[in-house]
Amino acid sequence: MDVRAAVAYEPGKPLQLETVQLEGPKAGEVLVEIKATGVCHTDAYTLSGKDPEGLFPAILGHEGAGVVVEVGEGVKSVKVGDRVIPLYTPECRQCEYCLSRKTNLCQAIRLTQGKGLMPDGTSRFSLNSTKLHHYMGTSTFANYTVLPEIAVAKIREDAPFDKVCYIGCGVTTGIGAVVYTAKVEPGSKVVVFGLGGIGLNVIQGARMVGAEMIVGVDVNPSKRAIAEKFGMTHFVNPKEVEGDLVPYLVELTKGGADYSFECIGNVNVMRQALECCHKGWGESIIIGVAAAGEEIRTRPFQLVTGRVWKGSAFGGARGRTDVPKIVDWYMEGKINIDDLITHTMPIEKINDAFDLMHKGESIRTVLTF
Ligand code: NAD
Ligand code: AHE
Ligand code: ZN
Repeated sequence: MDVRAAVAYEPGKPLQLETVQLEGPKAGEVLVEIKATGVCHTDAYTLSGKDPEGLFPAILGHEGAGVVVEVGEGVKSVKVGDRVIPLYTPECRQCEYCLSRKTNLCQAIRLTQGKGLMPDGTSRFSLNSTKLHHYMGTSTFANYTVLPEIAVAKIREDAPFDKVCYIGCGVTTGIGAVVYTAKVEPGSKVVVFGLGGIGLNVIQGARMVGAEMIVGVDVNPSKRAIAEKFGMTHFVNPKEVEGDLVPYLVELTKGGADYSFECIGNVNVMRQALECCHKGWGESIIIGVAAAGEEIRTRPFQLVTGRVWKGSAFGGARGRTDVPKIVDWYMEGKINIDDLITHTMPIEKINDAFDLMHKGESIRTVLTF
């Protein structure tokens, strides 16, 4: 079938809107009509050419919502007409990882996902007989995409696509890192580095679980007002701090953070995030994605003296189980998504969405089809 898609032909170049061809779902797969998709910093990272798994030409996008329009043989958990959110972290409930209960990193299709292919090793997108790569197993910058059944979360019928698409990455990543990865307790002191589409969700997650002090750190002072609205109690602009940031934060939190979250992808900030944690128990969660070749450093003494360094992918959420619950939280007014979606525009303006992100003028842009 013909599909409207934004194609990434080359690293660092604007996306181009094209009519491309898509082959329908095979056994165990579904065809989803994407109604809306967010633009996450990870899309920009891959487009920049720094992602070692970044392949071109490709159809990027991993923060979508849509409707199942066709199901392949043997599909049981969803049917035509169901509203779904595509999952770049699937949940097969059968692999060693899913069965371990220790991680959300289902590995059932990870190898082909990283090669820009469907689980059978083929690409279903093409343009004039040239194969286009899938991206993160989702490719939501297209108005139709094929997904394995294990990579869709069925959500309620009344969920608005242009809002809940953000749960496909940013909302779940931020809130999930607090709730599922760190398991922040009420009364905790939390420091969040980077107040973008992810960091602000960490802030609302921290408020939701009853953190007492929520410090936001960002070099862009325009993030302060929105972060306060979402629960930040103290704002720190590193550019305005005299001397080292780490002792400043340790002093501010009276001994260090119980939990810190790095939501930027900067390895120097990752070190600061670890070292501002409380001696003996502080945990630092890395969410930001740093480019190939980048490495984190600290004195091992920081860990010997009880600080813990952890990472979190998709907020530690098990997509098919947890995403429908997060959609319910939104529909019940427990979390705020609307105020984080600063821009909504048609897919034709996709390059404007990337520009707004790079200029720090948007939190999330949602593109509609
Ligand atoms: P964003 O561009 O919306 O936000 C980044 C924020 O960091 C901005 O507010 C910016 O001003 C701030 N910042 C930049 N440099 C800084 C510095 N040195 N000190 C303090 N603040 C600084 O990006 P986003 O969409 O929120 O994504 C954030 C990161 O999270 C990216 O690296 C993205 O790839 C990653 N990410 C990871 C996961 C995961 O599952 N682990 C999921 C989604 C996104
Ligand atoms: N290909 C990238 C991987 C980047 C990365 O860490 N991705 C996160 C999701 S970011 C969503 O915005 C993730 O889920 N990681 C776990 C995984 O299996 O990829 C690189 O840098 O190599
Ligand atoms: Zn993302």
